[in-house]
Amino acid sequence: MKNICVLGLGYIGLPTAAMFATHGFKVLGVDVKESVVELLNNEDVHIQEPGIKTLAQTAVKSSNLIASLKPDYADAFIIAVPTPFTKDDKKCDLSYVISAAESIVPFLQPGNLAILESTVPPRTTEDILVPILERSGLVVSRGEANPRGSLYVAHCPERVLPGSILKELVHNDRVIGGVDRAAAKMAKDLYASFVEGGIFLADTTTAEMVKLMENTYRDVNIALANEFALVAEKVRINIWEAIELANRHPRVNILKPGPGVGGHCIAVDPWFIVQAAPDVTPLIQTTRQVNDGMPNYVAKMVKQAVMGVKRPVIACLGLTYKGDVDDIRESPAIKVIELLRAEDFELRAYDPLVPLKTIPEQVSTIEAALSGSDAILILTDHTAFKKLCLDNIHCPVIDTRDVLDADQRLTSFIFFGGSKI
Ligand code: SAJ
Repeated sequence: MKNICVLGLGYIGLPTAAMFATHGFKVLGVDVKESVVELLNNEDVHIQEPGIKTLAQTAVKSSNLIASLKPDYADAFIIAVPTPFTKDDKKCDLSYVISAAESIVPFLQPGNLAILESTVPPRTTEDILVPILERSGLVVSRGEANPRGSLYVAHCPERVLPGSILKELVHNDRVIGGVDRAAAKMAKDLYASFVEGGIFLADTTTAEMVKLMENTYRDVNIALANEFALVAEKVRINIWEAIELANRHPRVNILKPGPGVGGHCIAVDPWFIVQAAPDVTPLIQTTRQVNDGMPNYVAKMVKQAVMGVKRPVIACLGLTYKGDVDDIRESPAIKVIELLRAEDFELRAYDPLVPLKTIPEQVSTIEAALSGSDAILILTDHTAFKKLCLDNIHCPVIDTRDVLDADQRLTSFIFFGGSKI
């Protein structure tokens, strides 16, 4: 395999394309957005992620990575497009996967490998992707069950953590589900060009479920931590201290409570399991409710903290869905701010990683946010906020992310979890 066509140049497709291109492959990166294509061909990138700009520049400079609006013939095709969910009925929107798959049909040739990296509900590869690709006239290889097959199809879900994508792309283990063993092995050989973690083979539906199970596992465990935080308020303890102490147990690792679960993965993927089996997933559905309820809880805390103050000024620190990324998709911080917007408050939002005017309440410096505030609300655990000095702050501080260190916790007035000192 020499030529790879990567469909989708987002947080997964772009790093993957650049990685292959810097490991000896000729890569055509395809995106429907003209600005993304133009930027990349000019050696620039549209996403913020440590190391991605340098890697993409190296790839483009070497001429091994070219961006385009249209796919072309290749040995392998990798589909890495978004799979959002429909807000009303919480079902996976496969339209980007379908149109990416349809776009490569005219270019498929015998011996080609097509890999789906996007996170999808179980059975999508078999029931949706394979029939589209077979419109090319080629038959998908199914080992001995179908010796005429000459198109190889696999699902290799991405598992990288935003903020550490390039590192995890190389070092994480990968799970590859093949429609048959030959497809899985071909995909393994391809990824082995840069993956240093283990590569494990399975069938496509198992690989789809593995990816969803990973993110659902995290969602459920965050919900448990969030529920503990709600209980902490009732029994008046400091939730952060209690979790630290519980985690001294050798087999306990409680995650961090917070203002909710954001991002385009963990807040979304559990619904893909629910979609496949709604009758037997009460735990997953409740988990989603618990985590989605957290912004409301935080907004309620803020209202309590400034009760009696006329048109209080609230400093809201952090807008992204988690620390040290620039991504505001499904961000609980934004949801909290939307809830507070309905009140008679003056909101001053500050996030060093989010361009100004993304939301109307943004100010350009932390000083502008903090000055004269009646409450400080920490919504994202950016490293920059860890240095926050509260010495001259005399208003309630609601630290929803445990950003403040233990000493400062003693001087901050309201703990997330509700207990007061
Ligand atoms: N969060 C908490 N408490 C915690 C941990 C996280 O409230 O203890 C919140 C975060 O603040 C954020 C959300 O959960 O709002 C999700 O953040 P995350 O860091 O847990 O995960 P993502 O969405 O950035 O990336 C996840 C990863 N999955 C797992 O760790 C199982 C990543 O490996 C996946 O590749 C990625 O989803 C994806 O693309 O699916």
